[in-house]
Amino acid sequence: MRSFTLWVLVTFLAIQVSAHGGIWNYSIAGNWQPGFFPYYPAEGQSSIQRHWAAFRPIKDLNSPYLVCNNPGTSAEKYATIRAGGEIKAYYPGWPHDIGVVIVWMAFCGPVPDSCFSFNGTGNHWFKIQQVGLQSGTIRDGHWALKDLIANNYTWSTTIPASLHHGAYLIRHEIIALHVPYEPEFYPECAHLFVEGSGWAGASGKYLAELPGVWNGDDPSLNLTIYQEPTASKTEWAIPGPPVWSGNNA
Ligand SMILES: *[C@@H]1O[C@H](CO)[C@@H](O)[C@H](O)[C@H]1NC(C)=O
Ligand SMILES: *[C@@H]1O[C@H](CO)[C@@H](O)[C@H](O)[C@H]1NC(C)=O
Ligand SMILES: *[C@@H]1O[C@H](CO)[C@@H](O)[C@H](O)[C@H]1NC(C)=O
Ligand SMILES: *[C@@H]1O[C@H](CO)[C@@H](O)[C@H](O)[C@H]1NC(C)=O
Ligand SMILES: [Cu+2]
Repeated sequence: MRSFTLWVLVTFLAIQVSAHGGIWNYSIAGNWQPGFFPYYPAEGQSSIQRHWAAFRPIKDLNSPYLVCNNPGTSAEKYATIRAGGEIKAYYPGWPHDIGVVIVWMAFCGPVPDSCFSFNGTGNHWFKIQQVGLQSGTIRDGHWALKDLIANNYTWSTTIPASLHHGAYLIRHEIIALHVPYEPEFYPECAHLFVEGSGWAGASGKYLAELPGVWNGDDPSLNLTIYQEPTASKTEWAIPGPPVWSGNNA
């Protein structure tokens, strides 16, 4: 019954909001689990994903919803993952192929349930992965989102092996660039407890504030891919801090 209801709902949504999407499921070390499903009531759901209301993008760069979507309230659970382990995120039917994928983390605290009381707003965020324009032109080159779609709507990320154990938010962010001068942000957060013997944490230039890290006049964000001189450029600078790859060098 429930799966039939979901099928009807998804068919309906596919018609209504076919232009958008988000993360439905996570895989931790090879095991898939549900995320929070936005079109069901929150009551009765229990997942590692922070709550979100709709497939729609966030467009206001100063919105508190830029942090972990709308409303971005706490998950009910966390997933344990080893530093160096792999997390996959599943975006069924993701429609846009021009844009970047950035994966961020934020330290919530030392104990496994620290993220339940962690807001996320502020200067807590470090990138662990980013993929933008890999080859070709801005207009029709090989963007990260083409890989996401080609790989069965799945995005894979490795937690840095040296990361200090503790509770973290992981934040997947797609920035889709197909609408002229209106970048679309699709943030999704989940609660992790990272285990291992690592000692390292991001600091200094690797940390960024959310909201606040994105600027509306950044030429990498405020652009039209359809017109020159932008369309045929073969470089696109990924905005924000450098990726933290396991040390603060
Ligand atoms: C994936 O997420 C959907 C929506 O939350 C859920 O119905 C489904 O059971 C999940 N699948 C797995 C394998 O976790
Ligand atoms: C976090 O705190 C900010 C500022 O007080 C607030 O606007 C926002 O709604 C809070 N976010 C969550 C997820 O509670
Ligand atoms: C795509 O990935 C999802 C989630 O792991 C899985 O349920 C589905 O069977 C996969 N589809 C194909 C064609 O591999
Ligand atoms: C984005 O670019 C357009 C066209 O150049 C310009 O009119 C607009 O003011 C810019 N927006 C911001 C927020 O800088
Ligand atoms: Cu969309």
